Amino acid sequence: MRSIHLIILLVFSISMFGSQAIGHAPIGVMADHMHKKGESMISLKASYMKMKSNSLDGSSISDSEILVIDNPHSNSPVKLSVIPIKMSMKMLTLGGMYAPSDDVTLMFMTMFMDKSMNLNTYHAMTRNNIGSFNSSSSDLSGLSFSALVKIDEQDKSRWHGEIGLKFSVGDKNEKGKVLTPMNTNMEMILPYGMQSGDESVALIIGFTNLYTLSDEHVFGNQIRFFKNISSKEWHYGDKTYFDSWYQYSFSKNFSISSRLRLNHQKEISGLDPNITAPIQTSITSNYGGFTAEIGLGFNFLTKIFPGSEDRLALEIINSIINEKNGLQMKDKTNIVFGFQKSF
Ligand SMILES: [Cu+2]
Repeated sequence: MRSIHLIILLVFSISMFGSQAIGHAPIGVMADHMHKKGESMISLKASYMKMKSNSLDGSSISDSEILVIDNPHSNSPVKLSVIPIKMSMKMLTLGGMYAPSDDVTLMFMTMFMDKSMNLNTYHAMTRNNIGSFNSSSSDLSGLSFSALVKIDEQDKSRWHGEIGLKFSVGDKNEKGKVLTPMNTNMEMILPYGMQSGDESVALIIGFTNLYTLSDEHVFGNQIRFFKNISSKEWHYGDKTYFDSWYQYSFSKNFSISSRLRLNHQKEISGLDPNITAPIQTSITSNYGGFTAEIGLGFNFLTKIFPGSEDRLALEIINSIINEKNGLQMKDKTNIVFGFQKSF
């Protein structure tokens, strides 16, 4: 009898939360929720990320200090001579979810990436600033397929796992015009970080726990691993994300959230012998590292289109720790906007 009560309570609380603003995690978290049997969802997510100024092994470094670092690719120029000033990344993610049963939700995502970087070039001999230029790339960057599987469901605590594959399909040979330290313009393959993808396949493994303290308070924790399983000449390093968030529900239609994300990524494996510009981003050890960020956001349910309520969400994320490997740009802010609709 007791178990029947528990089941009724459980079904009630799940169906209740499903159509509440607090029913989904902050928008920057992926694969956070499952659906009920037969339910599907489409989602659109747009994010804008900014990076600015540089750090060496986690400490700020000035442009004049970068200009005395050896160029590992060749002796002309002897030192690094092109310095990134700022970078922006725009990402558009189109996603779909479908639950063939209450225990399994399938998830599909398509990512479009647009990158833009401003750089200064310094003369090989005089070391004077000879001008700035812009590099950009834009492409369909990745596809991912995952299954979310229910692991355990108690009165207040729910666990699910994720297993999936991410295909990096973006071009890794994109070219751009570069102002060289000899004061000439040259078309060359853009450094690793400016490419839209690495043509690799990664295995995704994730675990999510949601703890519902009461109708108003939800705590979430999630860990996700991206492990490379297939690549060409080079690939970005394996990644681990850990997210911990708290959500407060003001009403059925509105909730706010705070979130801490820890990121760890290994440096690039392999190399492209054609990427040789005298700039930090063409050196594979200047990738990956540890970063942390804090996000504040809200989820909002409203009626825009016919059918179930439309879900709008926003998150503003600020970098708090930049312990990146070697010489890299620092993360600044990231804004994520999302729209979701269930059927
Ligand atoms: Cu969904």
